[in-house]
This record gives sequence, C-alpha cells and structure tokens, in this order.
Amino acid sequence: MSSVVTAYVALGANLGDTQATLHAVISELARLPKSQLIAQSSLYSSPPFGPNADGPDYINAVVAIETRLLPHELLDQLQAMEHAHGRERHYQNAPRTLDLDIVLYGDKQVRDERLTIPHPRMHERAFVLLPLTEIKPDLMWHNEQGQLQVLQKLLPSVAGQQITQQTAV
Ligand code: PH2
Ligand code: MG
Ligand code: MG
Repeated sequence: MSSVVTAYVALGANLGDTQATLHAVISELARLPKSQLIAQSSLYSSPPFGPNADGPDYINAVVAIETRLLPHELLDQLQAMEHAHGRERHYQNAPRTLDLDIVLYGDKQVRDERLTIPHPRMHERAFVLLPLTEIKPDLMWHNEQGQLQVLQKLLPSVAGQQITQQTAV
C-alpha cells in the first residue's frame, strides 16, 4: 500500500462564476478517493499574472490534502474536475473556468511531459505563496535544483504583486 503524502493543490479561475466554482471544487477535493482534505485557504483575487495572461481577475486558493493517490493518479482526478467545470486549453496562461495545479507532493520531485512538481513558477506567484502561508506558514521544500526553499523567505519577492484576500471559505 502506498504511503500517505501531504500534497498542496492550487486552485484558480477567471471565467464564469469563479467564487462558486472554487467553493464547489473545494468540496469535490474533500471527496477525492484515498485522500483527506486537511486545510483550505481563503479566496484571493488578483489580476492575471504572467506572459500572455489576460481576461478578468482571478480567484485563487490553495488546499492541503493527505493522500495515498500517486502524483499521476492525483493529476488524473484534478484534470477530470477541470474538464467537468468546462476547462478548455487554448494557449498557455489563457483565461480558464478552472485550473488545478499540484504545487507540492510531499518533498517529491516529478518531471515528465504531464507533470512538473514542485510547480516551476510557484515561487514567483503571490497567488500561490500567500494562500500557502495561511495554511502552512513554516512550509519548506526543495526546488528542482535541490535548493531548500523557505516559504517565509520568498514572500518579500512577491510583496509588490496586487492581491486581495477575500472572505474565509
Ligand atoms: N494562473 C495562470 C497565469 N496567471 N494569474 C493569477 N492571478 N492567478 C492564476 O491562477 C494564474 C494567473 C496560469 O495557470
Ligand atoms: Mg496554473
Ligand atoms: Mg494547470
């Protein structure tokens, strides 16, 4: 039997009723097989961030789950949820009804054509780091280069990004 791992999943949406979508998806995540939802951040809103990113402001959140699903099994489940919520893949950073990214899976490194863990851009995104701080302020991980990343030490570098914490979920 596979062991239990704590995984962090980032949720984002900027099309449709984003707030309703994220609330619905958090309860779907709580029903994932072989998994338990252990923490959820509040919702945050921020303008589209990154190259080609456009459209309405995003709503984002992060959840922690304890899971026995393997990384690709978890990815399959998350992609099925994206699909069920009308996700279409037009181009990188295109506006979307739902984006679910595995940002961390324990301290495991994964890199193949479907999946890169840790998420390669998590360290530069306030909309990932701020919700993470809310649910796990002492979080640390190793990046792809094997360097220890300390969440609290990354926060100053994203402090200039516009982001607003919304109601608790
Ligand atoms: N996701 C992206 C690109 N840009 N910007 C914000 N504010 N929130 C997101 O979730 C987001 C983004 C690609 O996944
Ligand atoms: Mg994403
Ligand atoms: Mg994604």
